[in-house]
Amino acid sequence: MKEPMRVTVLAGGVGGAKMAHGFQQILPAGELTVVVNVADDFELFGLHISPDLDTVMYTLAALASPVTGWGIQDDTHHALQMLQKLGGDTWFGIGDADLATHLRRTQLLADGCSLTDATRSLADSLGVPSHVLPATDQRVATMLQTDAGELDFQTYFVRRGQRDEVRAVRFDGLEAAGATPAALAAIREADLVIIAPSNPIVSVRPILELPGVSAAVASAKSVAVSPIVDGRALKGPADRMLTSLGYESSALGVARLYAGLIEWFVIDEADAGLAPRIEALGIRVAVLPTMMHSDDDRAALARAIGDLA
Ligand code: FO1
Repeated sequence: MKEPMRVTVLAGGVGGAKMAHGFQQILPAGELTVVVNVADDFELFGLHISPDLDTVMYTLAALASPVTGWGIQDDTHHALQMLQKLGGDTWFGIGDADLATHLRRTQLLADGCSLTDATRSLADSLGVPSHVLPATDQRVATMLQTDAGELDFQTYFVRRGQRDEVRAVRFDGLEAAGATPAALAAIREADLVIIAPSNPIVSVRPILELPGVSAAVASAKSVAVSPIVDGRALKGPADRMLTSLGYESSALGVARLYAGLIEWFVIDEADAGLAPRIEALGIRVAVLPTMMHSDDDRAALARAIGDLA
């Protein structure tokens, strides 16, 4: 890969953060931009919580818990324990240090900052050398239709432990939302655009469906990394969600969702047999070790993807 190269990663939760971290390790400071899903955002205790922005920011700041991928490593939970005593809601596991992020973001927004500006302030304060951008500054909320009724994302994902079968998904507010100018510019001006191995339905789609984003991705040199390996999601409900929504829970099923947007699709060695059927979609296939168990794995995958360009 020729240095320096401007790379823009479209990311959701943990898998997206790991992919972004891989590129941050191999690029000069400032060459990486991460455009992050904000449709998981919600308000709790009067605080604006942006789980995917925080997961990306903490990962790029080397603060993220290696156990869960979200929240801050070795964080304590005294506030939550006291809240429990006081009869408050404790289903969303906010740590004490993590709480400071939610307090500060909420204060910045109340002072009139956009989510983009608030995120830049937080990321700069944590010494993150890359640009972390919300895909939109407007409120978009993933709503999931299930047998238990329509659930907001965190209720589905955390409070109910992803036990409900998802029959349909909608992104409340998406029609009225616009991708931020900074996010669109980051996609248009990148030498390489990466759709990270995030949940294609609830992490990637709320980014791609913002006006102008899909067209910008399609006209860039774009690579997507499969979040499904051998039919399974590495983390989270992507496999079950794909199935219950009528898609195939496989690298091929995900490739069909991205057909027309990407030049390359990166699949794991376990799925090498699917390459011909993915190539039949007009997509070039790179078979690589996509499991990221360490920082070195993340950097190696990023380097191999960069070499495709
Ligand atoms: N995910 C959980 O499964 N359980 C939790 O208690 C939890 C707390 C939490 C706190 C802060 C934060 O930024 C993320 C948190 N997450 C938790 C993850 C969150 O639900 C994200 O939306 C998922 O990672 C999907 O993107």
